[in-house]
Amino acid sequence: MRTTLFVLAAFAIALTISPAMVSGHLGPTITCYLLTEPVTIDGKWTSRTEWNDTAETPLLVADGTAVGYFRVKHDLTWLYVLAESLIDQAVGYNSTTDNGDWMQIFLDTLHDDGKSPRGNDDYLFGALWVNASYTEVTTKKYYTDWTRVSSVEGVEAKIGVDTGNSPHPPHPHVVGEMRIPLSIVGTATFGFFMRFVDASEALTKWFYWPGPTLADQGTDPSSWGNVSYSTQPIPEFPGTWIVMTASVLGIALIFRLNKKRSSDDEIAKVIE
Ligand SMILES: [Ca+2]
Ligand SMILES: [Ca+2]
Repeated sequence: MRTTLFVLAAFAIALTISPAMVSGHLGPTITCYLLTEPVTIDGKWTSRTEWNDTAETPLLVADGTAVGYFRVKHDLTWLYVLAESLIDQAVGYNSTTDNGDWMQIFLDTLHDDGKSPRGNDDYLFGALWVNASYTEVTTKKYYTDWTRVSSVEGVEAKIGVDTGNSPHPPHPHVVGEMRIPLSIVGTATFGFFMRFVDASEALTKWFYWPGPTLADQGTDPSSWGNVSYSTQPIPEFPGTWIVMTASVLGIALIFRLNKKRSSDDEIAKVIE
């Protein structure tokens, strides 16, 4: 009886806390939940709640000195990505080098991994801040190198500065937002790699997820991470703990009643 109850308790707790567990590329797996807050692609938290319906994942930095985050979600039609750099406080563009604040999203849409991107299903979407009213958006596919191709219809991106709605100070700081159509994604879990970079200054600040593990990570899908698509909104964190606590208390009560019944039975036997 006790073994059965323990198994039931473990199963109830596991149901409340485990996201989809899927293996794939070398990097970790994050979950892309169904949104409850709409997104405006404007390079900032448009409201204080715009990205609250997501889990936040740290972006990693080569020299370990910078702090950044990214978030993903979807609305059944579009994949949305937000990236934030907390040490980059101004957007910039160097016309001599054609470089500035930029974001790149790499997708392995068939999740077939490989040591080199494949022309049929692997994509590189880029966004480059040129001026306050223009972020250049590009689509690339891989042949012998990443090569610019016709835009995938509907892809939008904007690099900008958040001036106060992001939960992360300091303000302002640089933010990138992008949307990509889910129609190009062929699997419930797809390969994902991103970079968010300020290359307009002497001190370049590169953020990655996952990694950085390799100098040529952008051309090695096996080093990318995984995004697992969920048809549900993100579980409310307090709600999750309420369910977990209720499960544990419920099981404890059953134990207690069961124990009391046993001792009542024993007393009844002694009286008999
Ligand atoms: Ca926005
Ligand atoms: Ca692929």
